Amino acid sequence: MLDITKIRANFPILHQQVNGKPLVYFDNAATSQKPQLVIDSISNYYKTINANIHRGVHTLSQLATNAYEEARKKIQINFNAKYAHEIIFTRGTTESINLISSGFSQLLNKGDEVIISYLEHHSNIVPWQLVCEKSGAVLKVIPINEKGELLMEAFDKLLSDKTKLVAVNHISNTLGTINPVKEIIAKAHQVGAVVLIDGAQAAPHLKVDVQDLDCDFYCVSAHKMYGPTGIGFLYGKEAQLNKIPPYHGGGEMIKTVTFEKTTYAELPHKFEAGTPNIAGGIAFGTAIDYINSIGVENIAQQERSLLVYGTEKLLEIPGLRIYGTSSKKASVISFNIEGIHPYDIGSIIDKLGIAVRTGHHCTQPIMDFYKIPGTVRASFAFYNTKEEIDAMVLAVKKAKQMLS
Ligand code: 7TS
Repeated sequence: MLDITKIRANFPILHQQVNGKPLVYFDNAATSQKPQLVIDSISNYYKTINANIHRGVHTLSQLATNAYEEARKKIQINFNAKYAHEIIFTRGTTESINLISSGFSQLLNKGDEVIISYLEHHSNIVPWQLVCEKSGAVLKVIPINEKGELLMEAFDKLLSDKTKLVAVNHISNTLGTINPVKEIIAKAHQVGAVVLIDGAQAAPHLKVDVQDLDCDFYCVSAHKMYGPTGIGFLYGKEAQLNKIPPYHGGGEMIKTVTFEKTTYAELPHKFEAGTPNIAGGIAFGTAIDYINSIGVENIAQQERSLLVYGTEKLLEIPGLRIYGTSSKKASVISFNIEGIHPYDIGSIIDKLGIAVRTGHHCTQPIMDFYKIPGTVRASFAFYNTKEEIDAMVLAVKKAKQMLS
């Protein structure tokens, strides 16, 4: 069992009042809070070793380069990639997906097919629509059932030798469904397709092993796993990354440049043009150390108990419906109360110090599926408590009274 009081002491932002009430932060799927260690890591970098990387002979530049590359190595080990150069630093999941989709716009031909799912965040829909428009490829979508689970038989039927790429999320940000990605990857490989997994919501909650999954690409944002914003990574199998043309042109991604012809640097530098978010990368490494010091299993256990408790308590409210009822679920609860707009509930409970997200959560197709304008979404992290859930339930009851 985790000592939650001790853990909460690591997160300075949690100890404040918002609108005159103790903050209850249940918007962790949007972004998680940062422990003091991560905040210190950013400021220590600027205080002690700030310099540009991969280009200076001077000591600070070498120290900064070493720290940045050490963070890449930590990510490699944590996600069990075969090589450190299979980890490409990006601004986050959105940029990781766009890096691959823009590369594929040159690799896809008319009539090829790309499969995504109904559960995708817009950032794993729109890039593929853009690519299909450019290349003449066709976008196919895996449907879902009422519980918010992918219909795997329908997926089987969509797969064919025309399928060139499958892009699905590991965990849905809106419904919390944990998708059977290992099975999806194996099936897609049988028809010769490559698979990109959007791991934005999985990386903070599960132990992810990219070699065990056998995915071709895996995309992560640091800010959802207690690290800073503006940094994340794309994992890609070496052979797959070597097939993809560079994403951005510029400094540090080249081997030689003449006006006639440029040759590109080896992985990972081929995809890392320009000065990166050095402090962010280093602090991302610190966030991974922090998570491992708590233990992913312990995190998952605490979040599981919050999910079970929160589900039970919310369902005691008459007229409340939870969307996303798969038995394989992360600590996300999306709900509505009959006859009340989710935005109204969100606004009232905010006045009571409770931070949740309302709206479509960048997943409009899921809202269309359930024929709703949006949901109220409470997403828990391991630093949350049952007492906080009680405070939210009380606030939702008050909001319901005021609005009905
Ligand atoms: N994919 C999934 C599954 C996500 O949940 C998000 C962000 C993204 C991709 C994009 O990540 P980014 O870091 O590049 O922005 N999800 C949310 C959310 O649920 N609420 O705010 C952002």
